[in-house]
Amino acid sequence: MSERYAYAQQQYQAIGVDTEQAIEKLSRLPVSIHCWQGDDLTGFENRGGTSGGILATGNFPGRATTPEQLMQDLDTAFSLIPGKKRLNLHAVYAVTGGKKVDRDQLLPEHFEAWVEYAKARGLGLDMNPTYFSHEKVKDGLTLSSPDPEVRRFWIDHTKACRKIAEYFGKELGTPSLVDVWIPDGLKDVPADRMGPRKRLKESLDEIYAQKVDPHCVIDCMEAKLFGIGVESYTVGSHEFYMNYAAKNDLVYLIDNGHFHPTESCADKLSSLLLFSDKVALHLTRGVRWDSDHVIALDDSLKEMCREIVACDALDRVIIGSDYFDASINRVAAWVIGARNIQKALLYALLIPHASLAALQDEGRFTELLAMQEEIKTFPFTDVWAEYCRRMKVPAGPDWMKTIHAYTEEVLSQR
Ligand code: RNT
Ligand code: ZN
Repeated sequence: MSERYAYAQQQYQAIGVDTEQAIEKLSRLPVSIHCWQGDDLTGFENRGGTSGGILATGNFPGRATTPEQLMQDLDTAFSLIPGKKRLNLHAVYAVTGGKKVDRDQLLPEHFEAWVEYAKARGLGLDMNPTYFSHEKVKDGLTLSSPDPEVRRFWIDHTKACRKIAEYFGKELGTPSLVDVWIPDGLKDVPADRMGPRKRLKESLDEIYAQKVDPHCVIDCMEAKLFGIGVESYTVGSHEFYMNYAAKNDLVYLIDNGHFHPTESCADKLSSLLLFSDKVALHLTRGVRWDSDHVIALDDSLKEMCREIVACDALDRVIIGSDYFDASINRVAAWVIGARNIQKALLYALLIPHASLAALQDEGRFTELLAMQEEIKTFPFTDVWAEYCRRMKVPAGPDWMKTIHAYTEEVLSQR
């Protein structure tokens, strides 16, 4: 234990915060790291760029193009990220040994390589059906398409993914989160808003009628405001999924890039937690739009994490990351974003929530604001450094040395 940590511990103790407890809680809290930062959401289907109103911009050299490369890059990133990790996969990361397997035909065996990878590292796996970058996306629609054949394909794809997630859950002993996010929407003013939403509802009803082991799968759905090329109407809107999830006892997922920029996603958590057992998160950073920049340690991230802790919901909020920047070193991008999530969580765990809430209830608003502001300059960095030391990762910018070496030895040889 460093002298600086001992001093920080005392400072926090004086305001009723136990730093040891904070470190302990954080070290047990899983964060699901998305695999798709590693290759700009390309996957292994040998296709072109992404569609569906999402895109990674930039062309930084060294992108992983095989499962082995992606796994190697992930290992490097994971070695620099403290805390408990899960890995979040997308269906297009199936490992089919060069065989073309369409998405409605995917089987657990196509993810065996990932299960082995996860087992060897003690990771849980999460799953996302991939509803974009495919010829069966017709006029920008999937599960809400007026064409029954198109709907059939995507329903079957989702069912296949839920079976794969069930296999993850069984093999790894921890439930797999299946996130339904579809790109469905319209560029221009719709004539019919109800039709596509009604079809989406029917598709979901059929999907969730398929029984999978609830100990192995957690189903969630992710809403959105708009996408590039789909500005006027999004079928799977916030109201649609919030209601669908509540009514069917499923989990709602908040992606903080999917709302009006001035809307606080942190503010949504308490409301959702009062009505459902669990809430899932995609942490990202939107700059002017849902641009999926690398997560920064900014006020919105801090507020989101503060809210999770203040609501005493560490075991009810399922935390994951979701961003893709191809303009900088992709391995470093993973590390930067994931370390920032860890930092924001630790920061939140070092706030004396109960005593601040008491000040609020007692109407002592001057003291409340004074305390909230004082806490901001408490010796957080010394606790962070101690946490990193115990997790055996560099505390400061030294981790970039590993990135430089890895770039020279591995990425630049690709
Ligand atoms: C898109 C959603 C969705 C995707 C991933 C790749 O706006 O955020 O979660 O980013 O499925
Ligand atoms: Zn998302």
